[in-house]
Amino acid sequence: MNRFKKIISLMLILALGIVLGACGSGSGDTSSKGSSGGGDGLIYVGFVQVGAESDWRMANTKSMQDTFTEENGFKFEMVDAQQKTDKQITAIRDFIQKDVDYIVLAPNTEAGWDTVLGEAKEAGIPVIIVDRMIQTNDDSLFTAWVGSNFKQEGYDAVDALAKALENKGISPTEGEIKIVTLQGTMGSSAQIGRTDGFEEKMKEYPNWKMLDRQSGDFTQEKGQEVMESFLKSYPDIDVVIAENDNMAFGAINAIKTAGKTCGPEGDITIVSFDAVKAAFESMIAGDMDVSVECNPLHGPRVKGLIEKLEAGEDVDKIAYVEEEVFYAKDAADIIESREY
Ligand code: GZL
Repeated sequence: MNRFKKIISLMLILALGIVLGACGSGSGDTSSKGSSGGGDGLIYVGFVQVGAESDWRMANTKSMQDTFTEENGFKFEMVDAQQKTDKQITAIRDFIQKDVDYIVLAPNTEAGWDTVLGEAKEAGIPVIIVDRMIQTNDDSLFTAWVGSNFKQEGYDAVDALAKALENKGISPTEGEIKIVTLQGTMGSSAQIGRTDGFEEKMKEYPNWKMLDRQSGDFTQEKGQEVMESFLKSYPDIDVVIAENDNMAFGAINAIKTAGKTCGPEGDITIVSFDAVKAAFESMIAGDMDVSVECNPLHGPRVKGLIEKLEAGEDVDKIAYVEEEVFYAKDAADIIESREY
């Protein structure tokens, strides 16, 4: 929209606002536009999901679907963007056209959101971001973010590897420890934080050597493919860092197919992220050594934010979820308590 048109439309909006204001409605800001929900009194939530690439993502989707039900007072629509950022941008524009009450975005990658989130802001639709983060200099473009501290997860993985090595009688400080990393979707905050956090803290172990890093795009299939190439290039890998459980499952398949062993009794130590139920099963089966938790149950957290916004209350801009680290030796005692 060109500058002149923008001024005219802003004047019209202002005039309309004054008229509507006289009728005592609307707050003007984007923290909440009051439920329109298509006139049925429901709060209309448009959720822009990354895809269906992993067990973690399916658990995240289920948490949102189980929370934003009609009996809970919501009209809920979700778009699966198949791990394509441009599909997410299109989905946001569709939700703006539909005039949803809230847009919830799980961004695939960090870059490129200012324009479309500016359009949502102009339309007066609050945006809540979950899971991964966006890169922006204008934090007025989103109302709140809830997710994980990915760099901390990377730090935790260094401590987890040291402990997993000790659990199998290997000193983490003696002898060269050769590591390969299966990275997540490049440019996603989960990949950036986990890669950077591990790289930064592994300096505490000068005997640890990162042989290679390559993206498996958070999928089991790609993770297996990359691990097969690593095994051909590096005959003496000691550790695999998989930036999610599904890539770890792929790596384990590749290791076994190559006639090698992994896990607490095996030659190759497997350190993973997410700690989904299948990771506990893998640890119990003796294939995986440790998984750094990344909690996907964002549905109730986002519902709490929306309820506060609807009540005109302030919400925290940034909220990190609590997470733990789980080791193979404890997996059997814990698996029944896991929600995802
Ligand atoms: C992390 C999330 C990542 C998971 C993967 O919060 O964005 O995306 O670690 C998922 O399993 O694909």
